[in-house]
Amino acid sequence: MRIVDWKDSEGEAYLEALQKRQQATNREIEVKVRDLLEEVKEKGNLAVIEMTAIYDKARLTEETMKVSSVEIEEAVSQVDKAYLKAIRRAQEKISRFHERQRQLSWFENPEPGVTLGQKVTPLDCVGIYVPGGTAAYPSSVLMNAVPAKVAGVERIVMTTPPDQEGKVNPVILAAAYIAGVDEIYKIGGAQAIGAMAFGTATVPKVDKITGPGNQYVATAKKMVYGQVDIDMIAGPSEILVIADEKADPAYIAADLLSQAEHDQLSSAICITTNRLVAEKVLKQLERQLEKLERQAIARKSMENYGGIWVVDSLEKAVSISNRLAPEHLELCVEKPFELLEKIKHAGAIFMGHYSPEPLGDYIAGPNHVLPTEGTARFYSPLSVEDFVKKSSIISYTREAMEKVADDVILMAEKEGLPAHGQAIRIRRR
Ligand code: HSO
Ligand code: ZN
Repeated sequence: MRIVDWKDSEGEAYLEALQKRQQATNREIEVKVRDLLEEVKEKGNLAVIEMTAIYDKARLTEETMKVSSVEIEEAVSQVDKAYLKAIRRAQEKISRFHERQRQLSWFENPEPGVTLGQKVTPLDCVGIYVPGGTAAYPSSVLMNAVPAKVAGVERIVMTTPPDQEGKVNPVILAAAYIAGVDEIYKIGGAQAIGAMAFGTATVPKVDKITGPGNQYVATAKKMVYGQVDIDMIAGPSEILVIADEKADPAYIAADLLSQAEHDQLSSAICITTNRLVAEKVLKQLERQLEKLERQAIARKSMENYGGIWVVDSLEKAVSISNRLAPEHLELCVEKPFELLEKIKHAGAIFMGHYSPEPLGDYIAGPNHVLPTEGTARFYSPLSVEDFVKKSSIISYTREAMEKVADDVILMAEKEGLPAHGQAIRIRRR
């Protein structure tokens, strides 16, 4: 990795490469997933059991597909007590933060005899997908389930692939239990998305599916969208650090690597106004990479999508950041709150030297499901809002209706819809 002087045209080239990082949709995967979904739709449980035998090498029956309460109790008792306590504390902080997002129904009287309003209703049933293997993060179980719980969703379902013995990672079960998930099914992949979208004899049809997954899962989610709602499709993690001359290069390097270790497609970039800081960050990266367990992944991601860019002002740094619309943005500068005003697009913004990104991944409270790949231009973090929907309320007295009757009748006539007008006329005195 090298330091790039932003004035170089290389800087622009970097930006372009980053924006093209989005994986092209894979036709082969699309065809396969379409078939899998069709089969689940037609054959329900039978298809799900067959696919689990093929892809997860696990034998399920209609009875063992659902995680039993005994399995959950066992899992909770197996998990390290300190870890369980940390998950509980995280759950509390995430709940508390999301409580503030709760919207109440409201009514107003804009004119005499007219009452208008908006009634907020939680979704009846949502499904959370949790990937298997090393990508199964208990923190993500909390981040998906807690907002649904706070929203008042009555039935929270979770699916996650089993291992070859038909077991599910106990920490995932414990986190689901703490978060208030109601039912868990040992199904993964596109078949899990199909089961939740169409329903089977065992798995309920949900109203919305959230949660990250591999390309098969993401493709399946896109395909069932419309039958059910889905959350945004998560891309590889991103971090952008804006640093001034006072920023600590060791901290910056550590924060960059915290996201680079997620995936070789992750992007970790530092933009600084100070060349010396840039040089020290580069040295720190080398030093810290050596000691990383996931060095291979982090190194690849830094080589492909990492960057240290030197700019001549913080304004310039902010304007590049706004163009990138990063998932995570750290403002490692002396007066972060002053800079905040100018930030337009970012999923989560971490302020100052002691607010490293992992605080947000685990414990602070705001959601870690965030828009990636520049979609922070129009998407927001996952929130309580994603698990409710609204109905409009309209109430008129006879007098109030008569006051607007002529307008409605005229507008209906002009649209060539006389029956609309008649619904008003018939009520007139
Ligand atoms: N940083 C990830 C979320 C996560 N980190 C889960 C650790 N565990 C989202 O970009
Ligand atoms: Zn992370």
